[in-house]
Amino acid sequence: MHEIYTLLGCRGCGSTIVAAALQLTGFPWGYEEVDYESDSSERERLLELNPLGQVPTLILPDNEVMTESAAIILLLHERAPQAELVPHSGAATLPRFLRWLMFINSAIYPTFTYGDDPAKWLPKTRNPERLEETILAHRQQLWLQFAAAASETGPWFLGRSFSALDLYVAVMCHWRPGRRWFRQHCPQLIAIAERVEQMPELNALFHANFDRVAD
Ligand SMILES: N[C@@H](CCC(=O)N[C@@H](CS)C(=O)NCC(=O)O)C(=O)O
Repeated sequence: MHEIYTLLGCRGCGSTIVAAALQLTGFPWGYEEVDYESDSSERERLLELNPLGQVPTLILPDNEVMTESAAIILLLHERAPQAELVPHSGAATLPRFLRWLMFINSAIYPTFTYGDDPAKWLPKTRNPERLEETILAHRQQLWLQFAAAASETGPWFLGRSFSALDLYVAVMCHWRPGRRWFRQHCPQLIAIAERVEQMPELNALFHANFDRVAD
């Protein structure tokens, strides 16, 4: 309990997933807001720590730097299993957890990397926004696959047991294709998101990161 973690993040970004996980571990942690999009001094510091220029970036108590939210979640679980971020090693839900954790990180998350700012990847192209449109349609298909894998009875993605997958859902349901799309096509994910937002340990954090949150 004498460990200090420092999270570099930005409001409403994927760093909120790691912030929520840290909150559940009970470890003391600090936060630095970083504007990753501009040529700010914070961005220079971020690039020194994480050449991808991405958040979450986490400085561990021994000054080791970690990036990649899934890796961070797995590490925090190692150090604080009582937070129940990951099913325990003998749990029947562990394979499903690992599959869909990696699906979010390797299939869904990169659609934002390449779709958020298409002109960055298609310089001197006349209609770079076409990439954004096709990626958005692909992302919707990915979310439908993910939602179809959610427990039918709930209340969490894996069923009766909460896991870090629910934190990803709660944060990413605020992102495009947007709340209205999720509510129409993936109501089971919205139910999970609202349940996470209402957790007493997390409600203030979600209010600080998003404008509209379930109380
Ligand atoms: N694989 C990374 C993705 C992180 C990521 O893409 N974060 C976004 C903010 S939500 C970011 O920093 N984007 C800026 C960029 O990619 O240049 C993770 O899981 O932590």
